[in-house]
Amino acid sequence: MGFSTDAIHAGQEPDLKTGAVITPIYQTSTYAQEELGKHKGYEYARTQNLTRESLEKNIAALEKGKYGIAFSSGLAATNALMSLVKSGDHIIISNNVYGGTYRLYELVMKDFGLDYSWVDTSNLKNIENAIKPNTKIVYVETPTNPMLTITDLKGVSEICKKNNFISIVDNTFMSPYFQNPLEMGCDIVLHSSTKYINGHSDVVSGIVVTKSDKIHDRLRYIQNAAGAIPGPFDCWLILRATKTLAVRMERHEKNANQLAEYFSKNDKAKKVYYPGLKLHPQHELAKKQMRGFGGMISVDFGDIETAKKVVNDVKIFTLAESLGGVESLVCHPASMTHASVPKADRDKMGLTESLVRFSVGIEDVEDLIEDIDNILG
Ligand code: P1T
Repeated sequence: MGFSTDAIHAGQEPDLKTGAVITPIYQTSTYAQEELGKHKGYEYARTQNLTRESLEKNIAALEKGKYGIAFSSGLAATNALMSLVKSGDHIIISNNVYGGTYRLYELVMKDFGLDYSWVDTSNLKNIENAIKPNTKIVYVETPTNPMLTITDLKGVSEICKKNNFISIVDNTFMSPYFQNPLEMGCDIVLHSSTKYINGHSDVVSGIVVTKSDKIHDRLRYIQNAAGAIPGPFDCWLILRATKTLAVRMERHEKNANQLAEYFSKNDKAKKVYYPGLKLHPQHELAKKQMRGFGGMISVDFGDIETAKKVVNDVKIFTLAESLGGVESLVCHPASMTHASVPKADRDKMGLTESLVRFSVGIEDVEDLIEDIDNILG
């Protein structure tokens, strides 16, 4: 099936009892059992919920996987992934990831005996050099938040297969519409479905997709055992949103391309990070492994005053955390999304105080450009 056909239909059979075309919101915490030991496959809603199951099947189809396991936030999913390893194990991870991922792993999970090497995974040699006898996972975000650095996913999956590691890819920035890491041999895809998948800035949620029975069994067990599940109404909202994922992503990208071109011609934008620009150092790799370049742009304005002016004076863009919604947002990563990352580490990757991140929405692009141009001139 094509992407949009799956987006609209996968996991969504008409309701057996009424024929309702849209999957109902099963807003219940428990289910009546017919007699002791006899039930309809639904016992308790932390364990089974049909609205959630529909969502999991839907996203699994879009990511070309076999199983989806939904969580109450992207970070709840990120947390659950560490149940695949044990105290004493080692994880190689991209040095640039969402700041909350860094905070969870480096400032929380490390206390439970997990060892992390934060390396620039855009150079595969750095991954190979970081391998230790106790390495179990290679975790990459590509493109990264907010530097838009790309990691070669086929390369990562080959290293992992050779060494029997689990490869995990945070695919939040691309959405399944533009990139399918499982098709490149990776083991697990992670999404903050708060972002493009839901796309309307009204739900916080996360999802993990895999083809592996073994990985699925463990994560399904943890979903129930730890209980960080999304509510049925949130699942229903996301199911509604994925129906338009393809058209939204097309428009996000079209707008972002034009805005990135605008920035690249404006002297006040000292450095423009967007994989769709030919000047992006990994533009060719991006073209190879992605079907589009997405809706995220970061710009270094060279001085904090200009950066501040941009985030404070925009009228259509809104200064806010998060990304991937239909409305355009602007954010200052150094003080907002990546404040947990030590300044020295931020500086090393170019995440400066003068960097501004743009989540380009699906408004009329002329209005978005004018909004910025009124400030930069
Ligand atoms: O916010 P939550 O749904 O828990 O997802 C965490 C997360 C995971 N991965 C990536 C790539 C992310 O960007 C995020 C969340 N990011 C933001 C809130 C942000 O503004 O960047």
